Amino acid sequence: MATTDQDLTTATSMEDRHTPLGLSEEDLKRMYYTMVLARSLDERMWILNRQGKVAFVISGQGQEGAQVGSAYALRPDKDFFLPYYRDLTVALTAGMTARDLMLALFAKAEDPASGGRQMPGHYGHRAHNVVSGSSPIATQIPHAVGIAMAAQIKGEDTVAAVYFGEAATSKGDFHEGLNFAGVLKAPVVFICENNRYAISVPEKKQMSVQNVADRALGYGFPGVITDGNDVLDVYKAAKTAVDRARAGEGPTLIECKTYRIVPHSSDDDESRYRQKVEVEEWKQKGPIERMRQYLRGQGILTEDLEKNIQARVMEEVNDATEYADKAPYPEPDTLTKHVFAERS
Ligand SMILES: Cc1ncc(C[n+]2csc(CCOP(=O)(O)OP(=O)(O)O)c2C)c(N)n1
Ligand SMILES: [Mg+2]
Repeated sequence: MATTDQDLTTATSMEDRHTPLGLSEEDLKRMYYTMVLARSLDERMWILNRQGKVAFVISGQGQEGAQVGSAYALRPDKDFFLPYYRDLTVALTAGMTARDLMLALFAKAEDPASGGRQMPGHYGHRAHNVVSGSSPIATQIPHAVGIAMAAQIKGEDTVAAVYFGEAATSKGDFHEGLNFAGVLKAPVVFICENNRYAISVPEKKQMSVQNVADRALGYGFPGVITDGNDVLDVYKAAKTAVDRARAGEGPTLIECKTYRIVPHSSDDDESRYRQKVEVEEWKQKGPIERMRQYLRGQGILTEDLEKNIQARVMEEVNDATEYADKAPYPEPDTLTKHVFAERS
């Protein structure tokens, strides 16, 4: 924790860092599998877009470590997840399946997020407490505070985790949400995936503080900086924050320093605002590679297991693609469902 921006280097130490955090080998394998699955699904989504099969893709590539490391600290189906559009790995960790995500991408009737109404990347699943967000950035932040306040009032031990980018922290919704959460000690964890850009705008042009985490000072609760490409560093901060929220001690703001290694969306031309060499540098220290090295060092990831994981992931991605491609679109006469109240 408290990693500085300068030393996001590949961990070389082979010391066991997971056991002290209460994570078993099975936990690590599950986290790793989820990241590899998310990356492969994401890559497939771009191919489908370029084939003209799906209209739009917005990607989480490079940010999988921040996502699984944080979401893994929550209780699936009990706590609440409010992801933003890059959070494929959060959605999977919360219990959504590859098929669910592909159904949403293809806008098919069976899409659990919205029955094919929402844009891709608006993850939602009622049974898994994944709350679908609106497209204007940061609007999910006050929603999460509201969910946390409701749990507090009802005396439930639910925690809400809400995700957003660093540019979302310059919006009013962020400040209003954090202020209320601080005053009320609401059981909420704010997770910022600082990927350095808001589309083409670098972080320095949209905030004058050094770190997003510094903003927590204004609301009276801790702000923590993590190496967002180190799953264990993020998990450690998230576990502490979730435990703190559940114990009634109030919110935490976690900043995950990370990077998106693909364009903002399938409609973006990144060559207009950043150099290839910068992207390549970040790819070298990506979260999947970092965890692979750690697992190898611990003797957990053998070559056989790695091959097995790749094969299972490919099977899942192919199955989800075929299933969603063949699934029916919503019936035209259901157009206004979920839009207007229905007569009983
Ligand atoms: C209120 C609002 N303004 C502008 C946009 C257009 N927009 C979509 S994503 C985005 C960038 C957000 O950057 P950040 O919060 O850092 O998240 P990132 O995309 O980098 O993950 C913008 C400006 C929007 N969706 N909502
Ligand atoms: Mg950003």
